[in-house]
This record gives sequence, structure tokens and C-alpha cells, in this order.
Amino acid sequence: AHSYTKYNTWSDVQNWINSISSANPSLVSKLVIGNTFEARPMTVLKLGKASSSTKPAIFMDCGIHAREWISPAFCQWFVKEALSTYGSDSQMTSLLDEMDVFVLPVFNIDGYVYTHTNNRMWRKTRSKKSGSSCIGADPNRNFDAGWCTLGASSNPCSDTFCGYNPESEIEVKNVADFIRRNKSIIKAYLTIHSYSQLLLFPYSYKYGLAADHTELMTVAQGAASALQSLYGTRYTSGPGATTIYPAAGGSDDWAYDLGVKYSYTFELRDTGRYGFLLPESQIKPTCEETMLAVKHIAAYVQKNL
Ligand code: 0X9
Ligand code: ZN
Ligand code: ZN
Repeated sequence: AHSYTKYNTWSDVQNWINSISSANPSLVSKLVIGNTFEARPMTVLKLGKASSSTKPAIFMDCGIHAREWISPAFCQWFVKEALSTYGSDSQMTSLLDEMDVFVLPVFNIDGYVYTHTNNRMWRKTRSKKSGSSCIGADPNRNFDAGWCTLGASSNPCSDTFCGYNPESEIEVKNVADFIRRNKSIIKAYLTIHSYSQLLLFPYSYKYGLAADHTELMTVAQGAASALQSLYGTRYTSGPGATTIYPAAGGSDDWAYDLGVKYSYTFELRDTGRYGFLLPESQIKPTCEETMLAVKHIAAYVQKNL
């Protein structure tokens, strides 16, 4: 059964997607943006009050990497919090009145299933190609942003395999197509990973600073201090290349170069004690503190529309 304080299986997440959307018809709609390699539907939850005019939007995905289980847990938490605080929390009410938030709860569904059934430490997709016995590519090396030039591998057996070409992974193509189609309304792109407690922004495919570096840094530091205010968890903010490592083909750099200015990668708890195996007892505090950071970014974006 589904629980916000457990790591849910894909089947529980799917049931949850259906029940939360049918229980909140005035604030939630479901959009299938395509299927995964193994034919599972990629469903985006669109959160927001219906409006007669076109609304600006924020896109957030979780679970690009299969083993980073705290990430899908956060997307589920975010949806719950957004729906349960709409009408009482003034910021959430105003956000969902003025903007839509597109949430993809699990990006790499096939990989996520595989971490529950076969190998807890799987990272990549589960795509197969004739001629190679190795499976999958790293979805966060498969976007068309300096593709496979730096910090990525062309070896199909590597955990950071960039794929056979940009968007070779159907999950990446589905998300990139959705963002391209909605490019005129998407004002922010947030992608949730773990672990390391970092708030990263472009660039990672090169060392050069983003045109909006100063603003991106200021917003990130504001988000990190909001996050820290709850339980004292410390985050480091900065451009990917120098804050974590140079790595091309990431979704954040791709969205930024497409024109989505507020493009951030979160690396949630912890700093390595448990790493990807973050205990379920930390789901609630991690999600609560991360909400403050996401809401800080959302408020800034909304104020600067
Ligand atoms: O390497 C990654 O894809 C991310 N770290 S993780 O441990 N979750 O795998 C960092 C991504 C930072 N952004 C880019 N490299 N574009
Ligand atoms: Zn990751
Ligand atoms: Zn704030």
C-alpha cells in the first residue's frame, strides 16, 4: 500500500497517481507524455487551479536515477503538500492560482522497478540494443547539452553511458519533447536527485558561467538557507561543473540552454553515511526541509514572471 513515509513500489506509485488525481479533480490532471522502454506510462501530474488564460508553469521531475529513492518520495510528498495546503497556505494558494506545476513522479520507471526487484544500486534506464550485452544508458548523460563530451562514457557497460545518440533513451525523448512543446510557458525546471546535499545550476557540461549565474546563485543560496532553517541541514550551492563534477548531457543544462532560466538540480540527503540507502525514517524530515527550498524558488519565479 502507498505511504508518504515509505519507499513505494512503482505499482503503489501508479495507484497513488490515480487516486490522488481522482480525489482532487479541481486541482490535478494527468497527462501521459509517452511510455518507457518497457512500455510503462510516464504520467505527469499537472497541479494548478483552472484558468481562462494560459498559465506560466514549473516542471519538476524525480527519479531520473533509479537508485535515488528519496527523489520519487519527494515528488509524492510535494504533490500531497501542494494539495493539502492549497486554500490554507497563502503562498501555495497563490502559486497554484497563478501557475501550474508539472510533476513527473518517476522519470526512469523501468530502472526504479529494477531496483525493487533485482539490483538496488541500478542507476540507468533498462533499454536494450542488439550488439551489446550491456543494458541501459544514464538518462542524465543523454540530453542534448554538450552530449558525451565530458564526464560521460561512450562504453555501454558504464554507469555513466551517454547513450548511442542524444535522446536515444525514450524516457529522455518523452520529457524533452514535453518541455519543448511547452517551452513558452515553462519558467523553471527542477530535477531531484540524491545524494550530497547540493543545489546545482548550469553549467555542468562546461566550466564557463551561465549568463544568469549571479541570479541563479542568489536564488539557490536563499533556497538553501530556507532549507537549513528547519533542521539545520546544510547545502552547498553552485554550478555543477565546479560544485560536483563536470558532466555533459544533463537535463538541467539542456533546459537552461533551451531558455528555461531557473534550472536547478537538487541532490538531497545525506552526505554519504547512508547515501542512496537513506533510511525511511529520514523521508519525512528530508521532504519537509526540501519543500521550503522548492517553495523559495517557486516564490521567486512567481514574483519575477
Ligand atoms: O551525475 C549526475 O547526473 C548528478 N549526480 S548523481 O549523483 N545524482 O548522479 C549531478 C547532475 C548535475 N548536473 C549535470 N551534470 N548536468
Ligand atoms: Zn542522480
Ligand atoms: Zn524563502
